[in-house]
Amino acid sequence: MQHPKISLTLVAAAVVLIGCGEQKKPAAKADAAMEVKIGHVAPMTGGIAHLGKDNENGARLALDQANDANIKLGGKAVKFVFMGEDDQADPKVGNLVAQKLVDAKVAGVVGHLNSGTTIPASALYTQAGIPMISGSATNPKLTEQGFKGIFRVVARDDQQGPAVASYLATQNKPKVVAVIDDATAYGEGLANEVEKTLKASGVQVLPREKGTDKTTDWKAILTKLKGKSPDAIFYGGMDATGGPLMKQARELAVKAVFAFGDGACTDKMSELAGAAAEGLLCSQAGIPPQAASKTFLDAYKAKFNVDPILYAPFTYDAANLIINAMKRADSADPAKYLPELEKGVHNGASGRIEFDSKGDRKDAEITIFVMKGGKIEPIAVVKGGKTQAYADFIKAMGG
Ligand code: ABU
Repeated sequence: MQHPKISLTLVAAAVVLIGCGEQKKPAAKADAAMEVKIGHVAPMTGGIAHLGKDNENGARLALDQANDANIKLGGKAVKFVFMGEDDQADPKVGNLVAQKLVDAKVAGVVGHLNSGTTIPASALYTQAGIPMISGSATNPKLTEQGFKGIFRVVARDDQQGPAVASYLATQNKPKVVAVIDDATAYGEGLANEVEKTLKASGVQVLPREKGTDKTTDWKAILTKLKGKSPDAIFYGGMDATGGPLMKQARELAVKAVFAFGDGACTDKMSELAGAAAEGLLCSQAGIPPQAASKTFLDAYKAKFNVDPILYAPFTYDAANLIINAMKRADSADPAKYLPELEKGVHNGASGRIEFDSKGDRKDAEITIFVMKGGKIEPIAVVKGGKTQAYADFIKAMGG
């Protein structure tokens, strides 16, 4: 038999629940906001998940701030919904998750991280009329396909490759350079640009060596290269594979200077290679994260309790570019806000952003770094083909 006190309590609870339901219904209707979905895609698992998280954090911060600002479009309150996807840095998975975002009717996409996933996915977004902005994909092909609504907010590898190769050639003066790549759209493409510039500078480049974006045992390639005594080794690939490459090179007493592009231009290199990372030369396809706006850096630290690693300021800007274009168009309809995105000028966390007719960032910077004491230190900025000391660049920015 049920205890009378318990059954009274249950009845009272039911009355309270029914009462709550009746009171909340009209309020929920009045608060209903129009949902605008924004997709973000990057590898969130695997060797470069730390970079995926960095990119994702930037875009997420922009959406959270937009929601806090209670934006209205077409007179209706808007709730931005973040749809984060993991493409595992794999082009096939990249296309699957891109189609998932298209089917979910996202209004815009920030991503993908890798050129190898971004280039094929860009065709799907274009067919669906969904604008996409990558905050990190640097292979020129992305914006050379003639697709409308495809943008990037970082420099291209036909700017980054010559910048880092020229710096290596003029500062380190190598006579013989070995070039290795990871057989991805990014790694191979950047290595080709570096090789072209080195050869044009009169440097002898050894026959290309290749790994993959999963290679962590480089000993066979390094042993072969040691016999050819290169003065420098350039690697086109990411930090997850570049770190072991450098570590194993020093273990095999390879003395060459190491140079890398943006995918392997992070403090993670010293975590992976230890003391062997000291002295590496590398480039990023934009300003360094620490030079981003103070308001962004403070908000990022407050929200995630870490500092940005590489391109978080750029994915933050990419998301804000989409949101601001929607605000100017007073619509989240891609057909209505895309013209605003194409023509707008945006003062973002990573500086002034304006797109050219292809969807590339005008006057994008490239920063050159050297690893000192376990941290990559910016030493120079290349902009419009001109190189200036990092300190002078910061001073000119008003920093
Ligand atoms: N730009 C470096 C890493 C991303 C890419 O594949 O382009």
